Amino acid sequence: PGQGQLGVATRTRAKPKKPSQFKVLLLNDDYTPMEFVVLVLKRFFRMDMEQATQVMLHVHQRGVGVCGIYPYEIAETKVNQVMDFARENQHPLQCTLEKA
Ligand code: TYC
Repeated sequence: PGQGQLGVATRTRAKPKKPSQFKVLLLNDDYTPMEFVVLVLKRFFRMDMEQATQVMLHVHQRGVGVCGIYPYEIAETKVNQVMDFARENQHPLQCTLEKA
């Protein structure tokens, strides 16, 4: 309520929000082997060989692609798992979050 208006309680009642969803994005680079990206998609995003290959090729051709959409904490965990796995294997693969 602005100046001179009567305050009504509606403003203080918390709106029941749906938990916001986040896209997990995979970024293309010139060095990570295609088979490694397919393995990442199978291992962390539970894709089968066909889905994983499609998403990998999409990222390879377009530069970026969506691996999945999850609540924040799960999306964040996926990003960390992918980044740790890529680093352990010395690949420059990048994975990030974006609000859906
Ligand atoms: N561009 C990589 C290559 O030609 C393959 C690749 C695909 C890398 C998807 C990253 O997110 C990626 N070996």
